[in-house]
Amino acid sequence: MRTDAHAPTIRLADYRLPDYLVESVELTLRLHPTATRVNARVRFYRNPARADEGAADLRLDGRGLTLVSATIDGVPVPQNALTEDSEGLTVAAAHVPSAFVWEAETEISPETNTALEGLYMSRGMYCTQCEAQGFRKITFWPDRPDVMTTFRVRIEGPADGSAPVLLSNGNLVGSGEGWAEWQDPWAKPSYLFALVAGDLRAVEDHFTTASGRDVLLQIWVRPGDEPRCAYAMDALKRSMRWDEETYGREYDLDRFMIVAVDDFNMGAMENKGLNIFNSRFVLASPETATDADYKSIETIIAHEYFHNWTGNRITCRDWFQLCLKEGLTVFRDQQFSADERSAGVKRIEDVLRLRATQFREDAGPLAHPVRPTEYIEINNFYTATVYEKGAEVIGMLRRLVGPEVYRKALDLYFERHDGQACTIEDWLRVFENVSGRDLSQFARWYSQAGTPRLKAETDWADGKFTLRLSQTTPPTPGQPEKAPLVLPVAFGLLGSDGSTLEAGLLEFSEAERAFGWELPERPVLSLLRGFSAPVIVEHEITPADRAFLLAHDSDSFTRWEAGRSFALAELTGPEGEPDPAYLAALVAVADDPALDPAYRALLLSLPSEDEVMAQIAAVGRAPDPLEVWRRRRALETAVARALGDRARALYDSNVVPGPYTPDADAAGRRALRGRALAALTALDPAGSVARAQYASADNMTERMTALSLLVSRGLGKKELAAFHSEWRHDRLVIDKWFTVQAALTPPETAVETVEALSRREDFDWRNPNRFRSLIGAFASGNPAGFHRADGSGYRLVVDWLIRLDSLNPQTTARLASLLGTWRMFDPGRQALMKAELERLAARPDLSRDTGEIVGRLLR
Ligand code: 0A1
Ligand code: ZN
Repeated sequence: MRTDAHAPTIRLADYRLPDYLVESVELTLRLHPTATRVNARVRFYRNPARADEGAADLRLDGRGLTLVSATIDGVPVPQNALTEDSEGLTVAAAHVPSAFVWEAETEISPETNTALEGLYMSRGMYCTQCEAQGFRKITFWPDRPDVMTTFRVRIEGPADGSAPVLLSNGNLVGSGEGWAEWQDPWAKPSYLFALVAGDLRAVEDHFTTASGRDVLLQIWVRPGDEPRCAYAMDALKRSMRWDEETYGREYDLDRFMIVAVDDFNMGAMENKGLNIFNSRFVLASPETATDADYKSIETIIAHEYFHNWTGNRITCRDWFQLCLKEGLTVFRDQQFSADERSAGVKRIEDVLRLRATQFREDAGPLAHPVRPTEYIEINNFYTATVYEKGAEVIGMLRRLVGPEVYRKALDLYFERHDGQACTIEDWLRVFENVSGRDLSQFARWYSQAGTPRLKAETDWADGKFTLRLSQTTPPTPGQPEKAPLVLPVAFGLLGSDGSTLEAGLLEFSEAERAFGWELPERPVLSLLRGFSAPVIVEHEITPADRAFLLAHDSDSFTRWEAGRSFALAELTGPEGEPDPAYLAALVAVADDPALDPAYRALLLSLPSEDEVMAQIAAVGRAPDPLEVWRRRRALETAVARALGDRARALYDSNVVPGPYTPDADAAGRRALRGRALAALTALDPAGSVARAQYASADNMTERMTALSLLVSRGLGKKELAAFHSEWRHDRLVIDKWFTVQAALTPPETAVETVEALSRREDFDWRNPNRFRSLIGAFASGNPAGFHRADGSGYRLVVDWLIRLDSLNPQTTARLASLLGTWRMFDPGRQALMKAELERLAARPDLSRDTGEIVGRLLR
């Protein structure tokens, strides 16, 4: 197997302060599709913290650059003083003064930059992606986040006039025919640099900050897309207000810009004052976007905006500290969405996501701590563990110290560290100082990988209720031994009438410990309320207690969780008629008009196939994806039968009147109505209600709900054809057309369907959204099809990964990680998956990104 022999492992333990710092930089970019000239005039100075070590070589990162000229203080750097290699250049110490102006001219080719990192082109438009290490593909630079400086940028548009709009970070300080100059007054690391040039239109608005400053807001899109920006703009203004009210954080420039780009590896990027977004997380209209799309837009707009303080004003010292900005910013965007919508529903959605992505990561060969200690390619560490578990850790901290102390700690964090590049130690010190707590044990959450198991046993005797808790964390790669963690365990003890006998927060930090209460009756335990710690609970609960919690628990998370554990027991235990108590509880939920519709919809949904498979694997069995699919189908039918006429009544009574609005109430009713439609369709082989809904719907949410149900039942040929011809000019909508088929086509024909779709001309596989909409959706959303026992699903996906890797390593590596579950399956599937991974690993020119992932998967 070939892993990039030249790609060294980078270690946290090897961190050293930079040799040189930058006082300021002036960049001039003369744009040309294949020969863009970049001139960088950089004021360097020897880092005072290292000056006593004497002179040092000047090492600058650079990848794929053609160096045209280089001078120091106006004098060309002598040939023998400068050495270039594939990762950058070095100027020998003897030729480097302690303070100097470096000026270099480089040439790059944005049009042929298919990796979408650095300066690249997306359908005629120039744009950049510099996190984590894209700036070194633009010019030679100490490309690390602890080197921060102020940027002045001059952009000269391409000679043919095809890019009249020229944007960069900060404030516009001058412009004329074919050029523009921008100055960002805030010192920033290179990963926050951005440039956009193209034929673009702005949708504009204004925001008045708490202190009365006017901020110009612009969303830049392609001509024709202007009408689809209203929701993103609204979400932006709400985010700005929320950050002022909740964290006391005001925006700090005169303008805030967002640009929508069609070719983008990730969701969006928080470049200072110039956020660049994957267009799918900006553009929305009722006809083209679903409720889920609107929700993502709101969250991602908020996330990128919140980075302005948590990420940009205070950044990371090195990339090992990524969770410092990402965990905190995810936590903040989750708080925002919880405030804007229903907090209970939001928490369940966040836990579902955590389990589907992070628990899965933690259970396999890619498991790593929230703060990793080594990497080969940093782009591979933008993971669910860094983001989602990173956010959970902050949620636990907030629970432990309480909301007031949390707010004080954040105030101190902003005051103490504004303008700095920080570490997790800096972050925890702020909390220690404000709360007076010793957080050394809590800090293990940052260094120890794996999902802890929280085991609970209860006992009731002589009027005393005892809860015995114990915790273990299974071994993960490189970490065979684990130490106990601090677990905040929120709980309730319920009396037989549903009343609360006791409730509170246990701080459980030992390997095991017993807690006791004197009570008038045997209580029912509601454990881990609000999912107060990211753990797997092992607690034998009787069906009667489950049904009781599902009917009475006042905590919306544990109430929902009771239903979930019922469903998982049905789907993983011996097959037979479902427990009547479970079905009765679901009927009661369906009948309860006091429950929020969005919450009722969640209670009525079954666990995903992945969730069921993970549960089976957790007890040491190999899941059969086809069996899981079949049994889940059967349970759906049984639930539909139990609901009987109620499904129709729910369907009819939850029509949302008036024109489509994306607000949480309307979306919740549509979600509940969608559940009702699923039940109706489970009992209707012709799918007639779904067909009727598809035909009459005036919004994409109801259309996609209907189309998804039809496709999942092997129906919907006619609707798919009509959908395609109606939307063939709209890339984002056609992505949905690919996804629905890739993810939901029943197992017998899934591989053939995906294969046929991949041969279509409009399968523009170089576009990451389109690639993910077919290959990604199949590998991650259709387990029964992907894991077909003959291995054809694996082969298809790996064929495409091989093809994509030479163009776009980042997206390839991300998708390759979906094969990380291979050790969970039966020997036959394991052998097939492993053989495909080995085939990928053996490619002679495999990228560093994919090489690292595949290497870890096979290790
Ligand atoms: N910082 C961005 C995510 C992001 C990360 C890496 C990228 O390219 C490798 C692009 C975007 C965020 O958290 O939104
Ligand atoms: Zn982020």
